[in-house]
Order: sequence, then structure tokens, then C-alpha cells
Amino acid sequence: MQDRTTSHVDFPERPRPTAIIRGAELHAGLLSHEDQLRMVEELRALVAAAPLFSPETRWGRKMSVRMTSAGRYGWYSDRRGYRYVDRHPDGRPWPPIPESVLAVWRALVDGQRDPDCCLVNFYGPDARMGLHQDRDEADFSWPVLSISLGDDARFRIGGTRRGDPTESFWLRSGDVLILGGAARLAHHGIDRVAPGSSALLREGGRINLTLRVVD
Ligand code: MD3
Ligand code: FE
Repeated sequence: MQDRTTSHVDFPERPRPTAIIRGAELHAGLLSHEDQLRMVEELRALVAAAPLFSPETRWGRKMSVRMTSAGRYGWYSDRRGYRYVDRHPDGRPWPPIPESVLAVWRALVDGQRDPDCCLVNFYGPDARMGLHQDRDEADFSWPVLSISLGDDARFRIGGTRRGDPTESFWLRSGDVLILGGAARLAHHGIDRVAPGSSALLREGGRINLTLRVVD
């Protein structure tokens, strides 16, 4: 196996995916341990400025994943539905997207535009995310980029239609996934996390960052 890790999230050339699964481009192990530690430090400051909260679904159920955001927009959900909003529920604007996170987007995504939103999902041992599509954004020609940190997670991806067959694989700490093209509208979710599989986060759990262009 070629060593694809690097220590300062500045890649000498465009990294190539290690696998493409149903159109999803997996960059397994792209972020070195040092990259991940630096990112977690920046995320601790982010969460201090924009605390994690548990969104409610439109059916009034609390999601098991805790969330917050950074950037011009953050993702929000309550009984009125899912939407992007320009501030945290506490009324403060979302903090800026951390530089270490922007560096990954700039290295892997074509086009001269930075993302509008960095959604931060935190998974405790019992958190899951049901199969869904991401379609609250205006322009599906921009990919979504996802970064996994902490415990391993069983990721499931299907097709554009809800009944399409699905395939599962593990997302591990330091993995980056890019969802573009037909995969941009694929159904996907997290079946479960594997508690204790990573020592990156002292408190345990899993963080997933998703970077999106919103409007
Ligand atoms: C496929 N997050 O935040 S990341 C989400 O691990 C979300 O927290 C999951 O689904 C998580 O909406 C999965 C991988 C991912 C992210 C966005 C996608 C897969 C995607 C958008 C379109 C298709
Ligand atoms: Fe999603």
C-alpha cells in the first residue's frame, strides 16, 4: 500500500481515491494522525463557540446524533422541517469553518469556491442516522465532502431511488469521502458506530464533518 498520509494537510498533488463505491470516492486514511489531532483542536474551539444540540425531526423525535455547524449557513431541523439557517439556535452567528477543514476541500474539490457550511455531526455509542438524501442545497453539481474522525462507523449507500440496493462499508478516522455526480443524490446513512475503536477523542465517539455549497 502506498503511504498517502501527510502531516500538514497540504497535498503535493491531487490525491486519488483509494476506492469508488457506488460513485462515492473514498480516500481511506488521507489525514495523518497529526492532521486529525489539529482538526480536533480546532473543533473543540468550534463547539465552544457553537455548542452541539440535538435537532428534532419534523415528527417531533429527537435525533440521536448531536450537531452544530460552521460557515455562512448551518443545518437545522425542528417540527417546521429541515433547512439551512444563518445562526445557531442560541442566536449567535455560526463560527468560521476551521482552516484545517477548508484545506481538505481546497485540495480535493474542483472550482474556485469554498463551502458555505461545515456540518458537525457527533455520534455517541448509540447514535445512528437513517437512510436519507441530502437535497436541501440549491445546486447539486457541487459535491459534498465528508471527513470522519474518531470511532469507526458502518456507512450505507444506495441509489437515487429509495428502494435501490445498498452497499455498506466502514468509515474510519482520517477517511475522506466525496459524493459528486450521481452519488450526490444517493440515499445514505450510518447504521452504527463501533464504540472504543479509536483513541482519537478522549471522550470517545465519532465526529463526521460534511462540507457543502448551499446557495
Ligand atoms: C452521500 N452524514 O450529514 S457522511 C449528513 O456520517 C450525513 O454523519 C453521515 O449523511 C455521517 O447528511 C454520512 C457521508 C455522506 C455525506 C453526505 C452525502 C454521504 C453522502 C451526501 C450525498 C450522498
Ligand atoms: Fe446525509
